[in-house]
Amino acid sequence: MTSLAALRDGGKRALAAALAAIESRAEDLDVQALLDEAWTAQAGVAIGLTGPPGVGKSTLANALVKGLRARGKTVAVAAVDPSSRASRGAILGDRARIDADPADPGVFVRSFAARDRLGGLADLAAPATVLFRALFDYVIIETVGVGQSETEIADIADLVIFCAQPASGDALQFMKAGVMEIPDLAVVTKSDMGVAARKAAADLKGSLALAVRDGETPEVLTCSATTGEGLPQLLDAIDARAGTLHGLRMIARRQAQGEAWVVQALKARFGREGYAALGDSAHLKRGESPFARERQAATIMRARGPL
Ligand SMILES: Nc1nc2c(ncn2[C@@H]2O[C@H](COP(=O)(O)OP(=O)(O)O)[C@@H](O)[C@H]2O)c(=O)[nH]1
Ligand SMILES: [Mg+2]
Repeated sequence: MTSLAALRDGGKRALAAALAAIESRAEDLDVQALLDEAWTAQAGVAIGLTGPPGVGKSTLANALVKGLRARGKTVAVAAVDPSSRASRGAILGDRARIDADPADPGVFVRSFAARDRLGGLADLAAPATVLFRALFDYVIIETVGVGQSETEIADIADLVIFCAQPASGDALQFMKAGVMEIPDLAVVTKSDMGVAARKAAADLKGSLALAVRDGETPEVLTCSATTGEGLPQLLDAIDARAGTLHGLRMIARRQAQGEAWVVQALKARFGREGYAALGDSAHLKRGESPFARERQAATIMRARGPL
């Protein structure tokens, strides 16, 4: 019987096995029990790193892992990997660049194949994030940086960090195109590029000046994963933002994440019409596990028979 306690004792091998079980036999009772348990025990904070390919998300994720470990925090990394799909070759630097000590039990890295060409997040990414949050202090989710993944990230992560690089103009285009939702923090990467990085930060500040997420205007920072410049400040900002998320805001975000998951799971399973027919049964109650809600809805659908 897999439980969180067993996973804590069993280390990375047990966790890898649990993820494999979620992937291959999500409906089994022991898997469902684990997910329900994890849903109520999510003490960790999930950080989503978004931004166009090549801006340095993977490199930054690696630097954040090191920085968080140095501060005594445990970290899981979920990299959404586009390389196994049609976009192969089209995206630069598509591998997780995490070079953490494999013997360190406080770091766990896993990549997930992107679901489709549009760059949606992997189906497994959401339940995996729930499990990771129950086991680690922080979870870092790196998106592929294109299309759907950029809007879906807020359905999974608690805290969204938008990354832009100097002298690209990407950032502004990206935001104007409405590809992404308003982030909690914005980071200009590669600050070792000097004046161009400062200009990008000023541009980004300008474009985010009126943006508000949960009552706050996103802070804009610069950092270099190469030199380490700005990383302590970024870690402090993450800490501070995570701090403001505890309590009601976090409950609201998790509830929204759970609802989003239930909606997409039920639509994937029963189609739009099936989902609509479920009415209130598809609605996640406060404090309820989304996995339990999906089970209930599935039971109702089975009892009803074909539409
Ligand atoms: N100069 C400089 N280059 C960086 C920095 N971070 C990443 N890079 C480079 O930018 C490229 C893309 O990085 P990567 O992390 O794969 O970007 P991703 O596609 O957003 O994950 C690589 O060649 C990195 O070596 C940085 O802080 N400074
Ligand atoms: Mg990457």
